[in-house]
Amino acid sequence: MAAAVLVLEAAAATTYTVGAPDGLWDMQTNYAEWVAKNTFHPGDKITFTYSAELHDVVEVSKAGYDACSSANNISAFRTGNDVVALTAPGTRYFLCGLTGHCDSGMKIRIDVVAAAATGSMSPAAAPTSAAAPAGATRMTTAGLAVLLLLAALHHVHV
Ligand SMILES: [Cu+2]
Repeated sequence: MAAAVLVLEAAAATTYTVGAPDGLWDMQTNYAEWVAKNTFHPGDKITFTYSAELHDVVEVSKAGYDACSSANNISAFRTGNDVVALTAPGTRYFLCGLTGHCDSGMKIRIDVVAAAATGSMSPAAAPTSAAAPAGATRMTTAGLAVLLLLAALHHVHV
């Protein structure tokens, strides 16, 4: 039972729509504010949703991000519904490649931090790390208490 709970938590990945729910990939959204509200882990995905006629998405290096330059881009997206997988811990940088948009603030920096049971889905690795396992442990303890209570009530062996 404990193992099942931990595996489910480790496997839970989130897809974030950039800027949502208050904004999107546009010229108005404050991306520093938006990223501060979310925590990104390996396995999560981010979706850039926008009008392909108005914007695009370019993944760049830190230098490109700082300079608002997409000259040496890592990759470029322009469908208007671009899903980017955050596969590993580290920092990813994206900007809009249209003239002037990045300078107007259309750039985003995503810090991908290791999750509780990153890398291995092994339940054995989870209890040593901080975030999710605390809740999982409480759940397991509660579950065990219920089982013991039921067992006592029904005079059956656990
Ligand atoms: Cu743009």
